[in-house]
Amino acid sequence: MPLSNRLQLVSGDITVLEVDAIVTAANAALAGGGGVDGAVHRAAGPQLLAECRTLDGCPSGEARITAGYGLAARHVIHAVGPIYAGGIQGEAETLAGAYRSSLQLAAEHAVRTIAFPCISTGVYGYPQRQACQIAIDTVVAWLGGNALPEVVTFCCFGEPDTALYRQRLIELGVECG
Ligand code: AR6
Repeated sequence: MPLSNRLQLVSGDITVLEVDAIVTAANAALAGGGGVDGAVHRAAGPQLLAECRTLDGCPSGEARITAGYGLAARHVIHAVGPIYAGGIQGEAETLAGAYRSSLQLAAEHAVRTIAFPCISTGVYGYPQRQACQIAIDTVVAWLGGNALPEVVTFCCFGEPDTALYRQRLIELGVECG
């Protein structure tokens, strides 16, 4: 499948997407929180937090997988991005790791369709343009070497992020839906 058929860009609430797995931007305790994680936990219901409590947390730069409970998605992948501290503490590599770890888990669980929010760009303060480039470049590199997931949706929350993603995809020559 050509790359342009394997990438999608949408704007809005990730919790309503009908994909095999949605990714949430979690904290290292996997304790739930605000932002996208709050929305995911609210939509999935209390069983999600109960399963998270069995996982013993997750270091930043990695991810963990659970069931999706009340969500349309079969799985939630809890990715822990870096807290941005000026870019001199390896944040770029940690952010890329959160995406790669999520994609690896997705492949291991036969996930064909997955949606990502803009990890670390809310409460964790990662500059949106840089985070967008890392997100897209990491996903594109993964898709180049792996058959699963088949389709990756970038789910931006609002027009500024959507515009950044659209621009980066055009720079890479990718036309996506
Ligand atoms: N659907 C898609 N994207 C969303 C949604 C939604 N429903 N709601 C917010 N976003 P953030 P972080 C976007 O702060 O920076 C939590 O408390 C939001 O606009 O959710 O990685 C966790 O538990 C932004 O672009 O995540 C951690 O403690 C993006 O999601 C901490 O925040 C990420 O913003 C993680 O911080």
